[in-house]
Amino acid sequence: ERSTRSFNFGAYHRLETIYSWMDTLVAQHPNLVTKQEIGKSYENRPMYVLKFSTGGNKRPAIWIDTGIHSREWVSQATGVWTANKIATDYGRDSSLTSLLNTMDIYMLLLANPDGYAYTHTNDRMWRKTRSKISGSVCRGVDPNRNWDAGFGGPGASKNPCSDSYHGPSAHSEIEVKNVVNLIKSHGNFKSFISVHAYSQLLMYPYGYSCRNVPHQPELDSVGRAAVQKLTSLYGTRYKVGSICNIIYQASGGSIDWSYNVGIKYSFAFELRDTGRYGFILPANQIIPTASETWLALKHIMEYVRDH
Ligand code: ING
Ligand code: ZN
Repeated sequence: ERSTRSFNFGAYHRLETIYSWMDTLVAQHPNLVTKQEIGKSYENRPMYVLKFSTGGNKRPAIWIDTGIHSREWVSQATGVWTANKIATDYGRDSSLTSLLNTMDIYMLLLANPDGYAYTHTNDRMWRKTRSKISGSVCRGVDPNRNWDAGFGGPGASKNPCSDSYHGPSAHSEIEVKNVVNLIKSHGNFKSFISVHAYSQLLMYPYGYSCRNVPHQPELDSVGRAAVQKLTSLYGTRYKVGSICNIIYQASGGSIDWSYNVGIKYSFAFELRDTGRYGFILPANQIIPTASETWLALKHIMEYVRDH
């Protein structure tokens, strides 16, 4: 109780601090929030998802991951703020409450725990996992080029020293495999949202191809409405489009995989800013970023609930 009251959501925290804060959140909201270990990272750190549920068995669910790229610190920080927001607004915000009365929300706040630890201890700009690559002096795979969706195609590198190295095979990274296993064994996810930074974009599939997905018009209109709500708070401008059309061609990305396994409402955010500070976004922008992003997330979740 005390430690969550005093937890500073407007600061960047180390992995251990976030992990112990999760226990506080669970302790404060035992009827809503549980913590599940989905497996270990390459360096043997546990990977935890927070599950927000009011009951039932494998209810239709929403997936949100933050921090798949370790240097994008505002992503993980937004995840922490959002998890706290969901827990504290349940029972107060009628829309969120009705959502949680029929659906579950799963949040993976540190999708790349080894990389996140490394950004604190060694290299603030580290993006990838920390796995060893046989035959190379370089380490790490881009965990957003490692999914089984156009794996190894354009917009990914075969060079282990590249920041967009796709890895030796699809799902070679245990951090990716752990998520794949959870999503597949659950089998009832309706939405998959992955949160990156930076560029102020809301994107939908595909990254591996520039052709439109079958649900492009619907995803585009959901995305536009979500961004309209985001912008309404502080005027922050976002663009909406497919990954390939709005940022660049990128194969092996998580939301292409989730879309192709049947999770229609697959989106990726690129949070603030547009490059002034880039990955080193000042901590005083965490709460504003998370607050505006929440309006977009809520719009997507409400749409999914109602469709
Ligand atoms: N951008 C993303 C990247 O992985 C992206 C863009 C998102 C590509 C979703 C594919 C799928 O390159 C950042 N900043 O990491
Ligand atoms: Zn990223």
